Amino acid sequence: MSKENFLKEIRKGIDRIRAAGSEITLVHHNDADGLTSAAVLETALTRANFSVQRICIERVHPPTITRIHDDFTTPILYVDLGAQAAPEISVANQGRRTTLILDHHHPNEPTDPKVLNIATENFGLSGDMDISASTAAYFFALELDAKNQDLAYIGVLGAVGDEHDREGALIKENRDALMDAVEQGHVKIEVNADGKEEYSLTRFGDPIPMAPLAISITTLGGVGYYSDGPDLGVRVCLEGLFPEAQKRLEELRKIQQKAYEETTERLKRDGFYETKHIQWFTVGEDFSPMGVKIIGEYCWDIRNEDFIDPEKYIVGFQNMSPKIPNLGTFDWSQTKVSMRLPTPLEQKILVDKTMPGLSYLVPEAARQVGGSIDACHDYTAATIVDIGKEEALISAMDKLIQEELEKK
Ligand SMILES: [Mn+2]
Repeated sequence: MSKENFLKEIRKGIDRIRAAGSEITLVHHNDADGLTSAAVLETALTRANFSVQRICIERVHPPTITRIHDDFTTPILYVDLGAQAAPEISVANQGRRTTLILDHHHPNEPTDPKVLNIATENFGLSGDMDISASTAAYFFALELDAKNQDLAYIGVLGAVGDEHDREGALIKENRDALMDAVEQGHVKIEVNADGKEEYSLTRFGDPIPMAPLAISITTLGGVGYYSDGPDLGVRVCLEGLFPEAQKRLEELRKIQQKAYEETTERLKRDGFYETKHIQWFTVGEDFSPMGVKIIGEYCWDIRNEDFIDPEKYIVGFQNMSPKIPNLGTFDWSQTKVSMRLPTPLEQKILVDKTMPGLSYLVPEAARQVGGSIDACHDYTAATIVDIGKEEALISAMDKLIQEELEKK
């Protein structure tokens, strides 16, 4: 249970991929932490003479990972996702590819010995505050070659993206990466009037505040998911915010803003579908070509607006594109579901405990309608169901809420 044992496990992973050849498929998440992790690993592995193919995914979905393990005959390295889905990844792999998972989310045990789950949590390194996937990727890079120390600032950027500095400073392993970056003059620390640290990137000349930069990278990866966003996001990590990325970012922000405005206008005009405890809506294809992460962001954005019932759960659906960039077309007909809470209801769930939380409701309701089970918190949750199952999911949830209330 220590950083030293975590590094030992990384070395074991490196030995395995080296033994399997000089090609690797790098599968990563599309938020700032996932894109920074990919930038660190792609650079470090390329320097180590691997030829790297990157695949950016929004979530670990069984048909997607099955396609990856069927089509790519190289070793596969997952980063910033996969720890929890290690059993599903094992099923997809069927003993074929040398597979590493480098992740800071809650882990499950793989069932395939070819799958090595290098999960920070297995070594007592908390993925919540102490170590981001990008910092884990930076450690991986250092184990490949100590000269990869110049990538420390990218590790820091991902940690800021996952808001690991939310208590006022990066700590533990993230701080190790921060200190390496500061030492090289790539990051500057300032303490603001509230006594909190703020970090700026000085690697590319004029200081760039890192928190908004991480948000920009997340916008590239999320809003631009189905186009060039993830590639640009990775490049921004390595080159700074170059003009082409800046221009694309502005276009993407406009696309997002327009979709938000049109949806809000429609919800204000026509209202939500409502049950006793839930207000729900679907955007269908209206958010295309944005990634399905955006339905969650939109639900979060509107949660306290005056057209929202403050006592009801908010549920939004966004249909999934049948295409995944670099993986081709799938024959699914599915919709992503995101759930958020207005603040008064959140209070009842988290503080008063008079209403049931999403971490109980969503997996249970999803199971009843054949949906996929995903990581859920009490205040935010997501799942995927077949198109046509929207009402069944909602009524299953509504019933579960009612049952919980009758128990009280
Ligand atoms: Mn992360």
